[in-house]
Amino acid sequence: DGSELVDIDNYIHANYKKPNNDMFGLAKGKNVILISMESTQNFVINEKVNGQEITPFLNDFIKESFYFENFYHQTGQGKTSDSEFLIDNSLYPLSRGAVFFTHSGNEYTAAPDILKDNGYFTATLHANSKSFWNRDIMYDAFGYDRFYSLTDYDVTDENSVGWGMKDIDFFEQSIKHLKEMPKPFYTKFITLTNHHPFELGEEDRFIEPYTSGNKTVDNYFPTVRYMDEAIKKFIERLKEEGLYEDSIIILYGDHYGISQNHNKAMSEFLGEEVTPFVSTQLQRVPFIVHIPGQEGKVISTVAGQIDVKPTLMHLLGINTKNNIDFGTDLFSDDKIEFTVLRDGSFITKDYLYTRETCYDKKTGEPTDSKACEPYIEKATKELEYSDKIIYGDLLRFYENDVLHHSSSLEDKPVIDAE
Ligand code: GP9
Ligand code: MN
Repeated sequence: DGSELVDIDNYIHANYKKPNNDMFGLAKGKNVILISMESTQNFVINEKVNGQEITPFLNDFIKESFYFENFYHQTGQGKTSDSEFLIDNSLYPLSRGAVFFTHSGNEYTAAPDILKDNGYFTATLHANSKSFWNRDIMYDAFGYDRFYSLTDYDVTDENSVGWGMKDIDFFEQSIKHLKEMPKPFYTKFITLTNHHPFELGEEDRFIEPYTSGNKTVDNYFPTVRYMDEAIKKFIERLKEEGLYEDSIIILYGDHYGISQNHNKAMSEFLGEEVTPFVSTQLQRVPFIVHIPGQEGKVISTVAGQIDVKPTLMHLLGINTKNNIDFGTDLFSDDKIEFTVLRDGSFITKDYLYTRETCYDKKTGEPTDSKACEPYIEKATKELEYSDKIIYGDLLRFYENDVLHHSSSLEDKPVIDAE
């Protein structure tokens, strides 16, 4: 039976934060365009290399968007697929392996499933073979209507580099797919060019590499810059096709691009030693929400990929009160600043905890562990509860209620968790 779900259900509902009235339904009925920015870390935003902007387009775009500057990726070994898992489910991925491979047979109450019930057509677009990361199987479990994969694109030697199709060509060829989709749609575009080892032809270099002598770090910047250009062109095309004004556009970095193996070159670029504190802060990725007609705003709230689903649902005017979401709506006035990374590190408004050390965010120096103690148990509990759901396939006891009888559950009694 589903008795194991009771404690978890109570915990989740005790942590539920009601939406901000001004934001709830602000993007109701709009198309949703999610863009997964491969390996894009937040430190490139508003930053230069060799005197040139790394992300000139994004730097402009955030001026007319909600830009979250303290947003962390929470992925593990499943990399891109883990980020997709977090964003569509508001559940944590696993500490080992990729949940896309290990638990694709589970029941989920994923965003596509919920949005389909609300009249949306749902699709993922990614010019790679459909079975990579077991996506074809997992997307079915999430309820996607359509996966535009390798065979839906004209991929040639000329329009490929590194891992496959170049982002500019990918977006250009995706326009025709978007045009043929029923509206409103929920779509996820997964970019690829800014993938390790960051290969790029001369003709696609808008800026020169960095000069640390570390190939990975040096070549990262031109491929980030290329992706920035690809997104710029895509947005222009959306405007030309009349899709821009009817769409909410959400950009997020999927996970880090520069691993800790490159701390030396990174410290040269950053001008500071990459301590465990700095390394954890480097796990911030851009999170940008563009809603037509809204002015830009920089938001400093501590947040993570786990928060995307409830945030998006509320913007679309969809109630999440009965969902098993581990994240919270980032626009909620009651949102608690607390984000747990998959390795158990966590970040609060004032403190950062990693490798059993509590850091003061203002100084970046270790501080009295008492400051972090109140959160240690909560961090463990979050990850454990989420793991339990996945290992026990517990949403199979829940799915039908959330998806088809949510109105009758409106007044479901909620038992206090603590
Ligand atoms: C592959 C792409 C990259 O399809 O999503 O995957 P990653 O190695 O970043 O997980
Ligand atoms: Mn990736």
